[in-house]
Amino acid sequence: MKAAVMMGSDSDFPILKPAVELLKSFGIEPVVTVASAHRTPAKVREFVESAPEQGISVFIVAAGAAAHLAGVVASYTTLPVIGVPINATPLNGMDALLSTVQMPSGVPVATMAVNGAKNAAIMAAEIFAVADKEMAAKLAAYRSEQSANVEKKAARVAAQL
Ligand code: RP5
Repeated sequence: MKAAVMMGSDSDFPILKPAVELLKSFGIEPVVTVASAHRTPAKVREFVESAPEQGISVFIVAAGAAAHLAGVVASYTTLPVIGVPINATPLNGMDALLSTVQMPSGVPVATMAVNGAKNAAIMAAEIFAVADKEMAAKLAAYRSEQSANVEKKAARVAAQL
């Protein structure tokens, strides 16, 4: 099971790193690359077109500013593309959010929150889980752990009352 993790610049990587770790914890192999829709368009096309032969089934694509990377990736593949708008300019990610989410009808990008890279990893796991019971069980365990953590937070607050 492999997921591509593409980003427009190495400056995006600090936001993507927790998602890469989360993919690994689900047993999904991340295939990580930096490629830019504007600065290296040929590399983007080459990478996306070679993805099926690399065993990649889903793309997580992050970019900031005029963030066209996820949309361009989606234009070259019918595999699912999960977009992560990055907060990289004085517009605080609003530029990247709109550039990523406002795709024309017919070429979807499943867009996460600004800097929402961890949700992109979870969404990728959910896509794999449709046909993989083990992955579904891992996601259920992740949810339970998350719920247990909320109860710990509730107890911490209660202890301060
Ligand atoms: C985008 O421009 C990248 O995805 C990054 O978020 C932003 C800034 O890139 P650098 O100037 O840091 O390379 O293309």
